[in-house]
Amino acid sequence: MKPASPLDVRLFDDVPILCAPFPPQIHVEALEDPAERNASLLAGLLQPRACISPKHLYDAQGCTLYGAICQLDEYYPTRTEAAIFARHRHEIADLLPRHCQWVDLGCGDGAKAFDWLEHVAAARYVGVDIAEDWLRDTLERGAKRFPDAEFVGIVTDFTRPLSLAHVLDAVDDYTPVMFYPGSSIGNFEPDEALALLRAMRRHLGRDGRLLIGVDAPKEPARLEAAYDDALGVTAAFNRNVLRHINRTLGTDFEPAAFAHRAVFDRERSRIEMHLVALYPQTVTLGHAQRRFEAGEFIVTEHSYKYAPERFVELLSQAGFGRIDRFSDERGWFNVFLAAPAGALE
Ligand code: AVJ
Repeated sequence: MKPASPLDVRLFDDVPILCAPFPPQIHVEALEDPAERNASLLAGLLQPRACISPKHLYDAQGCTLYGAICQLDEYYPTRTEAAIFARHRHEIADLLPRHCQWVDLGCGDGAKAFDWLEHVAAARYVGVDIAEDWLRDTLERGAKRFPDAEFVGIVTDFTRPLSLAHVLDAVDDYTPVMFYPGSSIGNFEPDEALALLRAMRRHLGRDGRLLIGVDAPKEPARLEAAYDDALGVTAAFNRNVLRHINRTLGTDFEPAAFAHRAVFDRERSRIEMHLVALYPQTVTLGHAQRRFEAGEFIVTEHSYKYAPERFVELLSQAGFGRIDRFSDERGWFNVFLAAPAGALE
């Protein structure tokens, strides 16, 4: 008789621990209609001051390049935030509800969130991202690593009104923790950021919490280097948006005809990423054409930097009460843990 192989054990033994992980559910939410998406892209490109929404930076290539950016010497936010999380892990975890549902906003590969799950004994992980393929992959990896938690994914885009209640309320005994790391909030104009924070606040009920990472203003040279690195990875990330829209919109941008530029606008406290035309050129945009003179540019991203007082003010305006702040020694980056107003007073 041949000895049982590990496969036999898996197939014939009914020990539940050997069962496949809970199959992750993915809800596809309010995905922008492609016609609408293309129309707004086109409208942005035809404006006197041409712009492309930063959400278009994250196609498969863009996600890979962004992953590389996070490892650059010059790009301090990811590393600084990770150090703050690691240093204050237990202190923060003690302030969070147990058996929560961990709502990972813009989850990407989920790595930042997965480091929290065991510390908070999360009962459910809700990954929210615009990139559906990545989301599936993230949920599958998470479900393997945390077999006791339920894994759910929502494909949506934060430029639309955030409405996750039908998913979060499906289990009314899990308190939500909204996790929005990486200073992604900085991509929104301040009034949009306020609206998004308000929407998050509405999802929290009384006991939910928001854990959010926010980059701070600092010397322009440091900021500009973080967005214009010596290896040219951020330049590639920026130019890649032209390849992406050539494919999806059928335009004929020549990525090499545009230079990457990152400038810090002190007054508005934001980094602006530009693609600057190196020479005069005409680009075909569907049925329209757009001329770019040498030096004319497309704005591809704003990344706002908030002083801690300013962000606390924004959180208060959004309906948060008690706010704990965690930072690094240099005060380069801040993590805020915010409770709905009235919850703890
Ligand atoms: C993903 C929006 C947080 O603004 O720092 C990195 C994107 N752009 N380098 C940021 C980005 C250029 C990043 N966020």
